[in-house]
Amino acid sequence: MGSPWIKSIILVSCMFSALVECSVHNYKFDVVVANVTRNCWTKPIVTVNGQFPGPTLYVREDDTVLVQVVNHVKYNISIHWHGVKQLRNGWADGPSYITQCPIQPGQSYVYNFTLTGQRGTLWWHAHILWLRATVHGALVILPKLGVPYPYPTPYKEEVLILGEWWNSDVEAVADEALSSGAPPNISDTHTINSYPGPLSRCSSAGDFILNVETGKTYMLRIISAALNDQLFFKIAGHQLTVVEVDATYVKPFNIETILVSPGQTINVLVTANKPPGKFLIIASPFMDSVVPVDDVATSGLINYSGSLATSQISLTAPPPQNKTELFTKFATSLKSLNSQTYPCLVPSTVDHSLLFTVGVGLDACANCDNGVRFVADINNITFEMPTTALLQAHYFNKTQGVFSDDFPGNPLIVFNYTGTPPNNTETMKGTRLYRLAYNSTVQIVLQGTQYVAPETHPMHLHGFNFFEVGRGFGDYESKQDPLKFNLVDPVERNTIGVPTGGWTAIRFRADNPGVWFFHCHLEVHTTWGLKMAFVVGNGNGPNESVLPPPSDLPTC
Ligand SMILES: *[C@@H]1O[C@H](CO)[C@@H](O)[C@H](O)[C@H]1NC(C)=O
Ligand SMILES: *[C@@H]1O[C@H](CO)[C@@H](O)[C@H](O)[C@H]1NC(C)=O
Ligand SMILES: *[C@@H]1O[C@H](CO)[C@@H](O)[C@H](O)[C@H]1NC(C)=O
Ligand SMILES: *[C@@H]1O[C@H](CO)[C@@H](O)[C@H](O)[C@H]1NC(C)=O
Ligand SMILES: *[C@@H]1O[C@H](CO)[C@@H](O)[C@H](O)[C@H]1NC(C)=O
Ligand SMILES: *[C@@H]1O[C@H](CO)[C@@H](O)[C@H](O)[C@H]1NC(C)=O
Ligand SMILES: *[C@@H]1O[C@H](CO)[C@@H](O)[C@H](O)[C@H]1NC(C)=O
Ligand SMILES: *[C@@H]1O[C@H](CO)[C@@H](O)[C@H](O)[C@H]1NC(C)=O
Ligand SMILES: *[C@@H]1O[C@H](CO)[C@@H](O)[C@H](O)[C@H]1NC(C)=O
Ligand SMILES: *[C@@H]1O[C@H](CO)[C@@H](O)[C@H](O)[C@H]1NC(C)=O
Ligand SMILES: *[C@@H]1O[C@H](CO)[C@@H](O)[C@H](O)[C@H]1NC(C)=O
Ligand SMILES: *[C@@H]1O[C@H](CO)[C@@H](O)[C@H](O)[C@H]1NC(C)=O
Ligand SMILES: [Cu+2]
Repeated sequence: MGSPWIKSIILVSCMFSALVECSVHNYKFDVVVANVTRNCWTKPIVTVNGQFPGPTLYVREDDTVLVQVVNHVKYNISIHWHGVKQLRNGWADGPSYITQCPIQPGQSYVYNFTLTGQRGTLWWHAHILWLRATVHGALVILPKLGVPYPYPTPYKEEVLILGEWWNSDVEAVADEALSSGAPPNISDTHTINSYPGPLSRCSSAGDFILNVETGKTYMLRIISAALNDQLFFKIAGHQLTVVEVDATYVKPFNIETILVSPGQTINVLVTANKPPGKFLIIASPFMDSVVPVDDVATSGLINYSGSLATSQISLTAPPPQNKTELFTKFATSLKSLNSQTYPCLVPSTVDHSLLFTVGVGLDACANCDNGVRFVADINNITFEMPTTALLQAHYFNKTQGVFSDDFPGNPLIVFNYTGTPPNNTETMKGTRLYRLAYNSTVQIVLQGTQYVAPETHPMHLHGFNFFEVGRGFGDYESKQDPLKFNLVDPVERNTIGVPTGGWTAIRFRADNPGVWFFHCHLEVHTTWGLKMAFVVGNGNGPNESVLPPPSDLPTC
């Protein structure tokens, strides 16, 4: 590779997303407003490069990715690489005011990160305001060249992004909710790759149609970019073989219906083993509580070669919206592959044993429509966003007045979390973090509460994967429940659904120094304050310390 000419050819070719074979990938994301037509509406939305969904990035394990993001819109922006561990490199993580100040209108920033030891389906999305509704796309990390999948190589792969569409402006929806104190308007439809699908009255040329050949196996890389809704996903007449979640391999299993929460990714294999025809793909909401939800299912099609243009579609009904058993069945079927090549490295001991209640409360609010404002909390703390980035404050030892590290590891008031709610539904406010020493081990029991109503919360941790060692309904019992923990092959994820009126227990090793956001991936709950952050100290020497910040890091 001595010739500079060859080098420059490779660099140029790396700028095209379809070309995988280079170890450094350069992309440019122009954040622009574009008019798009969906769901019978044409409206201006914020996009990357005018595309909706945004471009898919195809890379390989251990590759380096450089994305220059240029902000041409009126909003501040930042991009999160969801599920990328960003070892020692929080500067490229992306949540605004947590790891970076936003990229302001007219400015740009280069996200520079390496996919060390990671392969699978991840995605990227805006991490400020509600912009991720339209600013998102897939990040497909193939295994290293020559390394096979630990399951039969599919004949073809497709990215399938589930989303939510509002006919009105999404930022107006969020603003309206914040000023009234009431929940935001629900979306108008769900979408697959941004289209409502062939069963909707707005069916169009972009609908998701997977043309298949009899006998072949296909892999769907399913991503949920939905803002506030968790979605069931199934295909008429076809089993799904789940092989990977959140870019970690699982023991393959067959199931009819999966649940995809905002933030999660799931790879499934589908074998075209039916007589030629058309088969409905359907994604429909899951809600086993009283919270209003957009009940419009979205659809796609599997279309066999040899099926007639006129042939009927084999339909399948969406599951009942409140079918908790389907969620439980899917969640409890997931086990790490735990092979020699891909071992399950769940911590067997715990340095920090934490219990975090997660839920929604109500605060008094004189200026709000009903005299109250919806808030959300972890351990009764509604997180207040700082006005400068936490990671910078930490790195430069300027934390005073920005954050404190006294986040309570356990609820300050113990009550029956899933029983009669306390009379007082108010929460505390604060920018409080929880401090972890480098390489310490952490267990968090995420306990759903019902101050207002119980609900499932897909909790997402930045900077790490974690292992889900247990889950259950009701209040977590610290004596009995740990006896049932799976410490052999628990599933490894970055986003986990806490069941309605129940709990999940997760474990991780804090081997990534920096400041790492932990929040509900329902945008409405994040907005209401269901979020906090961990500050993980440096270990020994530069290899265990946060990297220096890049020179173009945005300032506040
Ligand atoms: C979108 O369409 C509207 C109405 O036709 C037009 O005024 C506006 O300039 C267009 N915006 C963009 C970014 O193309
Ligand atoms: C990306 O980061 C690497 C490692 O920190 C550094 O060596 C390289 O110069 C950076 N590249 C750019 C274009 O900033
Ligand atoms: C929210 O829904 C209400 C009732 O349908 C409607 O009046 C209002 O305009 C909507 N708000 C936005 C921002 O679309
Ligand atoms: C389905 O496949 C058939 C046969 O290959 C083709 O004629 C038809 O156009 C396809 N239908 C759609 C909706 O793509
Ligand atoms: C689920 O919803 C159906 C229809 O609304 C209702 O009849 C049923 O009681 C609900 N089941 C549970 C467990 O809430
Ligand atoms: C912050 O404080 C630590 C420990 O006191 C020190 O090692 C480090 O150099 C300081 N960082 C900066 C940027 O001043
Ligand atoms: C909490 O409340 C639930 C629902 O009312 C009840 O089933 C449970 O026994 C209560 N738990 C305790 C420890 O009191
Ligand atoms: C809550 O309110 C009810 C009814 O007003 C009252 O009976 C009960 O004692 C209160 N509970 C607490 C813990 O204050
Ligand atoms: C939450 O904090 C508020 C405000 O300090 C307090 O009034 C309330 O009792 C607390 N509730 C719980 C369950 O800790
Ligand atoms: C972290 O702790 C584990 C268990 O004590 C140990 O095996 C490992 O070497 C440590 N890693 C680092 C980087 O210190
Ligand atoms: C740090 O990591 C690099 C690359 O893995 C290695 O070459 C170097 O020896 C390490 N330095 C220390 C002090 O461990
Ligand atoms: C963008 O971010 C900067 C820095 O935090 C802030 O001062 C400014 O008000 C923000 N602009 C908008 C349009 O929100
Ligand atoms: Cu939530």
